[in-house]
Amino acid sequence: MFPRGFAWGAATAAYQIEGAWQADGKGASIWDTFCHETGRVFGDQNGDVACNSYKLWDEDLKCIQQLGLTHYRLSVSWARLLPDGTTQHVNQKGLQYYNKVIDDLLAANVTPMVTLYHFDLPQTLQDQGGWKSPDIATLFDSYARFCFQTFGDRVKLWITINEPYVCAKLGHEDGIHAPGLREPGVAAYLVGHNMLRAHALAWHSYDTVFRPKQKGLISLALNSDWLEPLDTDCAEDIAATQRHIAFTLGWFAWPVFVTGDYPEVMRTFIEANSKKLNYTGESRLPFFSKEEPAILGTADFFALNYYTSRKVTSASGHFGSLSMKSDAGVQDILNPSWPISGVSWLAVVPYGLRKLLSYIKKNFGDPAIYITENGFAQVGSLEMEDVQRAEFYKQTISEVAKAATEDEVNVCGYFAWSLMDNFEWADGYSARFGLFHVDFLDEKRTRTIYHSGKEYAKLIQMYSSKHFDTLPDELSK
Ligand code: GBH
Repeated sequence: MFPRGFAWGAATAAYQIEGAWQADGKGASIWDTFCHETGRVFGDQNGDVACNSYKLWDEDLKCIQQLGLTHYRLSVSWARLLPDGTTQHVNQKGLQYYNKVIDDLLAANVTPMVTLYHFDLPQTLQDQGGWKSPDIATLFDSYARFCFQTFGDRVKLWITINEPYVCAKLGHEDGIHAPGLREPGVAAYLVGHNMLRAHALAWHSYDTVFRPKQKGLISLALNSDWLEPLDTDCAEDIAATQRHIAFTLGWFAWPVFVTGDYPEVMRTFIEANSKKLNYTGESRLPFFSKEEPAILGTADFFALNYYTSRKVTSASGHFGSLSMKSDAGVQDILNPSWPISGVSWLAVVPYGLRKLLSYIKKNFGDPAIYITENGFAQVGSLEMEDVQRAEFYKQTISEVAKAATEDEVNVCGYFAWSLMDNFEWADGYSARFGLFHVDFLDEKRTRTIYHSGKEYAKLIQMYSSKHFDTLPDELSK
């Protein structure tokens, strides 16, 4: 069972679905630039058209209704709304598009959850230093305020930034996401820092200026695998697991939910590695300024993107190169018994979500939790009878139900990734995460429900009919 009012949703992100990359005065984003360079993305594919949702929103809405969703999570393309990234110039057509999406959702009795930033920085801001520049925080805050002002009368659930970890590490350390920088051991920490500053400024703006009237909630979405020691009796593996969590989820959740600062072990290990390498620059992990608004407490709920799990062991003799991996000194591996989805990084581990939910309850102050993404990829084009994915959703959702009832985790909602097949970043269109199939060879980008979509709709129906108010009877005795 699930609590009354539990949110049943699906999620998408602007660059992955909208297309229309130059339509009606939209500015370019770093993903437009990145995809247009050769060798960046699988098959040199791009999001120029994607699902064409900018033109085909009506079709998306039909999909949402067919699933019986109570909630829909979308992101706003910063450069579609503000082509040069600043509020100096507003693209009215972009504004109309998001107004229509929001109005149509509400008219269909679907609650929107809006993400302000899902990887697609306006290119003009990248040209000024992007997330590495300290100025980005106030620029993001202005954009966020503009959105609260414009949409906040109707939008009550906000995500500032999606997966700062991915943006910082994959975009600035590994170079496999836009802007494609490879500056290991330095840039990611700086980017993560500025993302936290940006998030906090926007949270404070909402809290003081908009919340009194608009009465919504705002957080940031953090991705995390469930991590467990390879050898549960080995002290080194246990320590390595804690360190791995600190360098991934903890990097952002610790400052926001626990102390206002990074996990201590992150700083000590980074400093130790710097020393070892005779790295003489300033500390690679920046410090928060006391002059700026606090980071601690800047989340009204915990937004979790969960996909998979890993076993962790310590990397012996790991120090010695300038990289996050070397700083953390950990290795993570897949348990060979876990089934793999269509993408190699995604092993199917439903119980990991239940464990992670309990971990969050215990370590981050028993917050209200929305699972803002969870999903399964299929490779290959036309397998409409995707039984493995249907089974994945069934099992995962039943783990969430156990978390809600047996573990008393305050879980408020679940969003499947994704409503439909879309542009899967570096994997292009090769990985399909949708509940609806999209035909990318057809100009009309026809959406067709998968078997898993039908099953998800049934799960929503079944679970919505039997809910509990606070605790189920068995537990309140
Ligand atoms: C989410 O990230 C994103 O928010 C969403 O946009 C995306 O479509 C969805 O997941 C599915 O991927 O290639 O071995 O370096 C999820 C977290 C972290 C998962 C990075 C993939 C890359 C592993 N992602 N990870 S690897």
